[in-house]
Amino acid sequence: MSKEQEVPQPNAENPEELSNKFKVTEPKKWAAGIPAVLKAFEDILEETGATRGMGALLKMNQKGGFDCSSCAWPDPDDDRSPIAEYCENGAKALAEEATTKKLTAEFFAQNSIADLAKLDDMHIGKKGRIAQPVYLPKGGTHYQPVTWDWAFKKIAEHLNTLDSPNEAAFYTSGRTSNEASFLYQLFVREYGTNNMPDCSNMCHESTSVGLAESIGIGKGTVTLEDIHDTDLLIIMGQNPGTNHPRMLTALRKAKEKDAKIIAINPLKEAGLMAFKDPQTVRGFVGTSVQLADLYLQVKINGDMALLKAIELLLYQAEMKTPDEVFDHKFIQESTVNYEQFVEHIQQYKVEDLAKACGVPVAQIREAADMIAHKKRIIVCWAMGITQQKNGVDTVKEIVNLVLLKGSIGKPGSGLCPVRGHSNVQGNRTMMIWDKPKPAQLAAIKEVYGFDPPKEHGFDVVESIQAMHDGRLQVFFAMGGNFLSATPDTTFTAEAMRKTKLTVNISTKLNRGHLITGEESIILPTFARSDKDVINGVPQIVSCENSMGVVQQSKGVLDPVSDDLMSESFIVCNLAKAVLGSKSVVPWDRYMESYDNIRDDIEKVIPGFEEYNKQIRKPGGFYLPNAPRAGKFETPDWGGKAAFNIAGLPKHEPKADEYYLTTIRSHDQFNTTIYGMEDRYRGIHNERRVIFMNPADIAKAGFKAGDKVDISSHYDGIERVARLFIIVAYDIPERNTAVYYPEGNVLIPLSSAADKSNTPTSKLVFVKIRKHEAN
Ligand SMILES: Nc1nc2c(c(=O)[nH]1)N[C@H]1C(S)=C(S)[C@@H](COP(=O)(O)OP(=O)(O)OC[C@H]3O[C@@H](n4cnc5c(=O)[nH]c(N)nc54)[C@H](O)[C@@H]3O)O[C@H]1N2
Ligand SMILES: Nc1nc2c(c(=O)[nH]1)N[C@H]1C(S)=C(S)[C@@H](COP(=O)(O)OP(=O)(O)OC[C@H]3O[C@@H](n4cnc5c(=O)[nH]c(N)nc54)[C@H](O)[C@@H]3O)O[C@H]1N2
Ligand code: SF4
Ligand SMILES: [Mo]
Repeated sequence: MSKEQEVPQPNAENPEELSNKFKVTEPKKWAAGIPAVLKAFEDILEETGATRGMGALLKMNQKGGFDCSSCAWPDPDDDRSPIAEYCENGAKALAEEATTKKLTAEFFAQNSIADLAKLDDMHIGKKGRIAQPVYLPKGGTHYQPVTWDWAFKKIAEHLNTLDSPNEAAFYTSGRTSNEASFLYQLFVREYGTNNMPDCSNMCHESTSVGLAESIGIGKGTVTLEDIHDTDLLIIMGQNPGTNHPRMLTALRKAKEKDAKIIAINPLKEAGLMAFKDPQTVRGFVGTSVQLADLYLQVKINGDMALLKAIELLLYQAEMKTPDEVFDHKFIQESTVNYEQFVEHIQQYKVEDLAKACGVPVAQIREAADMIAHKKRIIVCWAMGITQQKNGVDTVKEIVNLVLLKGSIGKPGSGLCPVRGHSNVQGNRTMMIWDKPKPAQLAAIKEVYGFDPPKEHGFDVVESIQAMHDGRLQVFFAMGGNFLSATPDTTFTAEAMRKTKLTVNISTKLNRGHLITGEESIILPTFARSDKDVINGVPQIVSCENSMGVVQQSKGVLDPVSDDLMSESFIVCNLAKAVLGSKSVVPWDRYMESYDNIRDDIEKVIPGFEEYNKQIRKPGGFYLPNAPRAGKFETPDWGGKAAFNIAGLPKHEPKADEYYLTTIRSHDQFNTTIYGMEDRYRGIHNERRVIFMNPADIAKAGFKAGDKVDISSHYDGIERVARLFIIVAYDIPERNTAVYYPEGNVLIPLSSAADKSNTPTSKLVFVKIRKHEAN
């Protein structure tokens, strides 16, 4: 059965609409430098004008300013540059939200949703900020303005007439502040469900599950200082030059203190090879710092085999020179399952593992030699590891390596999952979770007096399935772009259309607002950089970065419209409309000052003692982290960290199938497309490209520049992503890559990671054929 897309795919499907300016240039061998600075300023000036945009840029990531909403990389604890604690992509994110363009009632009257859906993602986003609440009636073709009161009543009517609260799902994307997240989950639980899918489900869920099971906390264990002070960094499945640009500054500092770096990635990413610091004189004169000392170009999902090969070589070295490679004191005192692990690892042969991961034995040996005699080791990872069928086991294999070396809970050592959205880690701390722990629910009951539901709710994949088979009637989203971020776009679109009501709290328009339930509402809100003032008092909110530091953020820009409402206010008003006098939560008090919200967070969530005082300390405060202090709170393992025993993934692609991974370009934030330039990879003016190995291109009888269709074949369905241009690239044979979200149509809903249920966005098998016009 062939299943063609009835959903307009992100970016054109029609050959004539592929850019005739498409150009491929030599991929870059270093990142940042002057082009990054120029690009940052260009975008800011274009969208906002000099005073508004440049003024705001100077406040980004400053103590007392606002937190960059783009990624979760931490700010330095001290020693911040007075003018420049941002990067090119932080500036682009600001330009995108600080734009002065806005979508008025007139705009919605002139543009039907069908017309808007024909635009590509970039042009939908570039229309401007949503300026007032809008509503799409059943059978309607255009969104129309409504009042806030009307919108809250409408949503309440729907929620209060469902057969069960479990027929509604409440999604969260990772930008929402701690304060708004806490209120949101409180409302959802008082309403009566744990259906709280979130972007984490698609992102670092494999990390959260893997780390919680092996070290007792689902978070990383290092601080920024640890990165500066380490001897060896291993960076796996992450492209920091694009997705966490200021990490490069930290890497440079580490290199200046003689740290070594091993990069593990199928693609040669510029930001892992070398760095020119745009904020130092040296950067301006163009000297670059080499980053990776060893670059292991692993096959897609070859990481498990590679880690095992390294561990096996380390074990053999340890056998030759006992006590020199492994930290037996630590292993003995603080871990379990070491004997089983050692027995397990010996069943492999280095040569077989090398073949499985595609890295030559000599290079794996080099890696093992670099690791063998170092004690202060940090492993960083991101989506290349987590968005895999065996993502949880690979995360645990990373833990195995660190445990063998005793490189955890000591300065310069540890585990460093690098998070995506700026407050995705904080959202979880605030209990945005479909699987809340009994102790967390008990704390809510104790403080508020109502009984929160205990039954686990739907995650992202389960929500889509439930919408599709009619178990969910209302889909409510706190930010994000659920349609385009999730896998299996066609199926997800069908699922969304089957609901009775979709609601999106949002700053800007995106494709997810155009594929709706029978009725749809968009509620416009402040962005992180917008001023949020209550009764004349400017409010602060707080976010937790990737290293567990909670910091305040205060918007500096005048909002583009008087008709926006903060996410916290939206939740309070909605809760009042839905729950009325039944509610036992003091929603009105929370709308007097955000300090009142923080006072109650402090009562419910551990680690937030004196929240209002601590959040006002310059630089914020660290949340407790037991492994950082050498303790493991693992009830299953008697307070020790656990070695995990897991085999290699088994893949059985057909002879004509390729491994396909989906990646971010340098010119996007997730589903928000800033522009068409993937500068470091040398791709210009087009996103519908597929990166292929030159030998594969020749073998298949193609040539670079050919137009192809890509298909995947799972569950008896052919899913097709049409019209991509072949780019010859330095990527392992049989491995290919396309951009996200263009590739999402190819990922079946059924392909999700074991235990974390994260869609396998970093590996599906595909066929590639000459493009046929529709
Ligand atoms: N500018 C910008 N910043 C962002 C984002 C953005 O879109 N734009 N998104 C934010 C979010 S939510 C997140 S989660 C992070 C994402 O940050 P990253 O995880 O860095 O982003 P990706 O581009 O998804 O993929 C990471 C890398 O994994 C590699 N890879 C693919 N498959 C494999 C594999 O099997 N093994 C290994 N070892 N590597 C593999 C790819 O080549 C790529 O270099 O960035 C955050 N920051
Ligand atoms: N194939 C593939 N799919 C993936 C991935 C991949 O690597 N490959 N990555 C996955 C990952 S890691 C993630 S995190 C998800 C991301 O999934 P989402 O978080 O759902 O997607 P985003 O694109 O980050 O959401 C952008 C939208 O958020 C809204 N927005 C922006 N700022 C604000 C704000 O301050 N408040 C509110 N209320 N709304 C705001 C705007 O409408 C904007 O269009 O995608 C996942 N999907
Ligand atoms: S590294 Fe991330 S948080 Fe920092 S300025 Fe750049 S995009 Fe923003
Ligand atoms: Mo993410």
